[in-house]
Amino acid sequence: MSKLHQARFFTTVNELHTLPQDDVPEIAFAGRSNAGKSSAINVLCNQKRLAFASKTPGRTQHINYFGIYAKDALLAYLVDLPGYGYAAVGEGTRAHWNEILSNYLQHRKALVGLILIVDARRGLTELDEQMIRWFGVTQKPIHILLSKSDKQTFSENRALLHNIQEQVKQFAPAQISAQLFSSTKRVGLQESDTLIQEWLFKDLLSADNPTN
Ligand SMILES: Nc1nc2c(ncn2[C@@H]2O[C@H](COP(=O)(O)OP(=O)(O)O)[C@@H](O)[C@H]2O)c(=O)[nH]1
Ligand SMILES: [Mg+2]
Repeated sequence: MSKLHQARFFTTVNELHTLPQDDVPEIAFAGRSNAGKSSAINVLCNQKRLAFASKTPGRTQHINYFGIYAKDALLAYLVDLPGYGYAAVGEGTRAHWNEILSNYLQHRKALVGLILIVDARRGLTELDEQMIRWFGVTQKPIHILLSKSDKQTFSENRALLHNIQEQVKQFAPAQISAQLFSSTKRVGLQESDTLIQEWLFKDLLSADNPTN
């Protein structure tokens, strides 16, 4: 069973100075509002409503922390970042969250990798590229989940994956990988789960097994 299944809600924060300081690794999920971020977290954690998945875009204007536990020991965090690109958000709110997101992505030490959720029908947008540029400076890895791939044909998905892999080359030397994903059809779950656990627990795994 995946360690991610042992996730529980931890806290909600609105400002950077109140981020948890527990010295455990964390992975953040970023994406346009309505891209399928909360649904991806839910399915990866094998829970229906851990992260609220909404039909109303733009509602999640705060940072939600989910703890991953072994028994009662906190091992890591998954972080649901506020969705961006929602048109009805006022300019002040937008600027406020851009400031928080750029600071968080560039300076958060506990952050070991970024999962970027991109709607397969929409592809990589200017705002997604902004996230990549902010986080890319850290040299930490980025993995793109092309969500809602169930809404496209096999050949559309194949072309999309190819295009994205070409597009992200412009951000070299940033480490960026991508895969097809669907929360509703559970596509790409194993690949993403394995990668997230590697990012979070590689130190733990090598400590358990010194021959690694
Ligand atoms: N068909 C399909 N719909 C999805 C998928 N993931 C999310 N959705 C739907 O897209 C909408 C937004 O999803 P949500 O997870 O709340 O997006 P968020 O704003 O990025 O957190 C909801 O109506 C979801 O049911 C998917 O993989 N396939
Ligand atoms: Mg959400």
